[in-house]
Amino acid sequence: MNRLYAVTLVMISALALTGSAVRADKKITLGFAQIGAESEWRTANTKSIKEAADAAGINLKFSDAQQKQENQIKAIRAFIAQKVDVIAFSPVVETGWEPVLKEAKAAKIPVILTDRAVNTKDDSLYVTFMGSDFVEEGRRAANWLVDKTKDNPGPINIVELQGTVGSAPAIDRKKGFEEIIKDKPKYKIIRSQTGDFTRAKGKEVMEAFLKAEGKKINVLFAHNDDMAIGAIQAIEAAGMKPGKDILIVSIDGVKGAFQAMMAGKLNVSVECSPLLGPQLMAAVKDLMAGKTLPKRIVTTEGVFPMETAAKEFPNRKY
Ligand code: GYE
Repeated sequence: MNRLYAVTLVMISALALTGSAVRADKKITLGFAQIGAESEWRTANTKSIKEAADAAGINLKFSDAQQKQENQIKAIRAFIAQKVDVIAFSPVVETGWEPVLKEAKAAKIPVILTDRAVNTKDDSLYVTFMGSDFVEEGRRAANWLVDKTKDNPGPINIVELQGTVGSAPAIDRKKGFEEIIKDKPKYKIIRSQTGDFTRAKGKEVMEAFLKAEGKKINVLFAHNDDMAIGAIQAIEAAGMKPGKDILIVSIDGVKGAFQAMMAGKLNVSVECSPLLGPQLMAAVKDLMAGKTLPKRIVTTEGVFPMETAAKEFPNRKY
């Protein structure tokens, strides 16, 4: 009786051991639905996610939606069908996600939002939102401008290149910027249009702004560096000096912006870090270990005026 008891005990503990060994060995699979490759920021973000997944030993299924919401929804549905452990994605626009997020919830697959938020009343549809405070970035851009032009009596005519229509960074950056200038009547946004966060559209729309307003334009506020860089080409082609005839304020802090600042063509870039990979992988591991994540994880960022560009450039990682 005693021997049988001992043998059974040994067998049970052996089973328990192999059980946990199997669990520890099982690779976590993460499905990531990226927006596209519309900007230097996005390219750096993708690289950060792929490298961090590798380093963390996480099996990454990566999908590029070419800036189309329908493609992102398809990718998320495919991840659900493949029964991945966790789904993460950067929603291209804020609305229209409830149905697919409900499907993920019904399949008990946790969803992490990275970079951009969704607009939903039911925040049980995702576990956390990790990314920047875009409203604050808009405020920082406007605060730099207000300080830079404090001795200028105005009027100061601003043209605005908005990001992708309906996206969190376009909505929030506009909101933060307007919040700062709204009680300062010398600042006027005379034109505002989307450039979809790309260089090509930034250039195209700036050409149209210049045609319509010409020398009346004092400031360009671009929701990202790529559109500012496209606009710089348009301003030069129109025979004006970017950074001097037109002050240029943009957001992201990518290397291309630092190069433009060092050339004296871009006045300031407000930082928005794309290096979310390591933070995302840590969150995925915590989730799988049964930990509860904070509902909001905010990225830490700075502001880089042109005068600081040469000194900062060697430290830039994206
Ligand atoms: O500013 C822009 C990119 O969502 C914060 O998307 C991101 C924005 C970034 O295309 O360059």
